[in-house]
Amino acid sequence: MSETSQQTHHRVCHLCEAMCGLIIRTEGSTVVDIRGDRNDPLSRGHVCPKAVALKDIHEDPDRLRKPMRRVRTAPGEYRHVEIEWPEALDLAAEALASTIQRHGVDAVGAYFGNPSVHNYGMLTHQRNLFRHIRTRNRFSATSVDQLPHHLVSLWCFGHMLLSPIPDVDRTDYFLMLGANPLASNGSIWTVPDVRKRLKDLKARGGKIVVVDPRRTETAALASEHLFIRPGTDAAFLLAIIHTLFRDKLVAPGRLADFTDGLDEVRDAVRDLSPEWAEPLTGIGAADTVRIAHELAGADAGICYGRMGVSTQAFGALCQWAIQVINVATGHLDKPGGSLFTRPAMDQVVNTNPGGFGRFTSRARGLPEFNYELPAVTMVDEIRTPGEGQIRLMFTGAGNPVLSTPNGRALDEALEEVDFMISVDPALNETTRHADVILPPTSPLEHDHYDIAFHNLAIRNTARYNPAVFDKPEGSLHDWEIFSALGERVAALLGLDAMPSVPPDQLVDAALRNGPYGHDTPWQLSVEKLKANPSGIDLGALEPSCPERLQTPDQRIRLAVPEVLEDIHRFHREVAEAGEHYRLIGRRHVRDNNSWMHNHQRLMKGKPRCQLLMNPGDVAKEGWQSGKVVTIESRVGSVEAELLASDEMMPGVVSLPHGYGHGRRGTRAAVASRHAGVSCNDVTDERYVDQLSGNAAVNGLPVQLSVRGSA
Ligand SMILES: Nc1nc2c(c(=O)[nH]1)N[C@H]1C(S)=C(S)[C@@H](COP(=O)(O)OP(=O)(O)OC[C@H]3O[C@@H](n4cnc5c(=O)[nH]c(N)nc54)[C@H](O)[C@@H]3O)O[C@H]1N2
Ligand SMILES: Nc1nc2c(c(=O)[nH]1)N[C@H]1C(S)=C(S)[C@@H](COP(=O)(O)OP(=O)(O)OC[C@H]3O[C@@H](n4cnc5c(=O)[nH]c(N)nc54)[C@H](O)[C@@H]3O)O[C@H]1N2
Ligand code: SF4
Ligand SMILES: [Mo]
Repeated sequence: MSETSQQTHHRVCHLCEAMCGLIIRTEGSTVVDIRGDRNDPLSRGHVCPKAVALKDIHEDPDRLRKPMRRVRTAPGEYRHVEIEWPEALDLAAEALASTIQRHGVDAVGAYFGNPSVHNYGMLTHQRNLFRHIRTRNRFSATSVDQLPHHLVSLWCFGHMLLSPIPDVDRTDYFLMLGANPLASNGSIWTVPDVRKRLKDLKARGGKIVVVDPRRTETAALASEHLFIRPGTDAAFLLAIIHTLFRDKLVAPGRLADFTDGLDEVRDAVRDLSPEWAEPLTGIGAADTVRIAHELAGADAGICYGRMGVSTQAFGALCQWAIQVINVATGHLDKPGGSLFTRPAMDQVVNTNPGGFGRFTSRARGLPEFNYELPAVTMVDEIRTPGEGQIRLMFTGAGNPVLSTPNGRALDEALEEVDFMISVDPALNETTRHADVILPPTSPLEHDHYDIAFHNLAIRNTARYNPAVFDKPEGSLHDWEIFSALGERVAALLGLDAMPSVPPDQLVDAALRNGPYGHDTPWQLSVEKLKANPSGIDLGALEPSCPERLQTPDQRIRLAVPEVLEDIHRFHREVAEAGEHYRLIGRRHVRDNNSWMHNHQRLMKGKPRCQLLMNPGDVAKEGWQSGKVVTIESRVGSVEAELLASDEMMPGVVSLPHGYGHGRRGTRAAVASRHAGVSCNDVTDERYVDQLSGNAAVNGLPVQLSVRGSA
């Protein structure tokens, strides 16, 4: 074969949770073409516009190819310069070891971002370093996102990763809250080609009801859309549960044999009628009653809520109420309802179930979950003096300066730590503070097996793909960086290093010993998946309870004392809600949190970082589209261009997150031209779901003003 001849590669897209199969054609070291893989049993050829950005990520001239060290050029002035790997790893390991020796392990703070779950080497090898650093100051994107889901799964089903997955292809009725899968491509619900699947549901006579303060792309496609006042979903959901009991619609069916707590739930919602909920939510009592009846009456139905009901002041209460509804209507663990997966690499069997509140944070007393503290208290833990204060900050695949509430305060606090290390391919708003940046290989330079998202997929499938390109000489994969740091830190502290087995070997062992492994007809292994590069279909989701439940008695537990108590907090706080505009976020199909704005192909088109506001509100304020509005909260303010939009519920405004680029010392030419402002310079680290500690980035009360207006 000549060097310029084209090659075809199979590769799964790891950018979002949808896991689309791709066919990538290359010529030499260039990507020629990226298309959907029609033979992928899950994605069936679907891709979104981000798939081609894999080429852009790979070729991005701003992507770091070598480690960077921050050097001081003048007082308060810094610059990053390239250094060699041995020097970079030594610097980082020495800083870690000496911090631990002088101040103890809790002096190391760590934040892991969303892509660390999408990059399997990060998942498998983080512990090669962090087994030596069992710090209490661990944080991750989980607590600005889906912590309430994990908590409810732990409480009710016995394992934080046992998530009920909407069986969209076989359902008749879909009640969806706080999710916009047409933009996000699904979350805690791996569902490539979701638009077609939702259309098919309607075409076969089914119904989709979307509850969202914005008439989103998904709401527009649905059979029905209801506006809801941000942060009040708990009232709507509790009123549905109330109606199910009042109208004798509670019918758990076979679930009754292994469910506890329905009586306590009935007592807790006795006074929470649809009429009570109406003035809180803005949803008419008659609609609530009708929806409760429709869902209960459906042969197969789903109640599902995502980001919008998780990252709000009552996230855990909402997620709990959603699962109570699925159980009470008998739609859990049933085809066409919500079911647990049976993945080839079974995280539920392979990982610990999780725990909650085993210790609390120093400064604010917030509970740990799965040995992580809520990200909303990271700055407190950097700034509060005393034992356990963070002196060295480590970030991996995260940009918390843009992605966590009150990002400005973190931006400043990161200058106050003694040392900072980032494992990241970007010099961005967060890593610009790092003393050492350790950049991994590009996604196309390493192999991939989706350890996390097969657990959340609408079908059981398995897919492994080797790297598209050879790893460049001298570069390191994420997992190799963790292993190398782990070895060095262990040596410096006089501990035993963990052997570094490549991730594909770990996956191979898990597959062989898993539910489709060597003692089954499937005989799954990495070799077998290599021979089937589009993936292997292991079948539709199937009922699996009570066996699949991980509670000690294999029973579903609905009467969670912490949650029942939280209903009182809801009463108190909702009564206090003043007359403010409420800020919510939004996602666009060509964005991916904060990190994919540096690719021209994804940034073309209309500007996206605008404040959407209901036209009636715009008129009432005497403003017009195009005005620059100041959005202000307790912690700060940003300015954004106003766009009147009847997608918005009156009283609610929407600004996307992940913008706020172009800051000094960053390296992202395209993103800097589309800088926008960071919504998280307004979101408040004190506005949280107090039950779980999760950030409430949605529903924050804000003041709006236009310069020069009264
Ligand atoms: N206001 C508001 N805030 C939000 C949200 C919201 O809806 N509204 N959403 C929240 C949610 S759901 C999430 S998940 C978080 C996301 O927040 P984070 O998890 O912090 O993610 P990003 O800000 O996208 O930063 C991702 C980083 O990972 C790096 N990266 C990408 N690929 C790799 C890789 O393979 N290896 C390594 N080492 N690094 C890599 C990128 O360069 C970038 O620096 O934001 C949350 N913040
Ligand atoms: N294109 C793209 N895809 C992505 C991402 C991305 O940034 N861009 N991020 C990925 C990540 S990390 C995640 S976690 C997922 C998230 O996936 P989704 O959960 O589908 O996230 P969103 O699209 O943000 O949808 C949240 C919805 O909640 C609504 N909402 C806000 N507040 C409330 C409220 O109080 N009540 C109700 N009922 N609704 C409310 C918002 O209007 C919005 O429509 O997407 C993933 N996929
Ligand atoms: S939907 Fe997600 S997985 Fe599929 S191509 Fe787009 S970014 Fe990749
Ligand atoms: Mo997320």
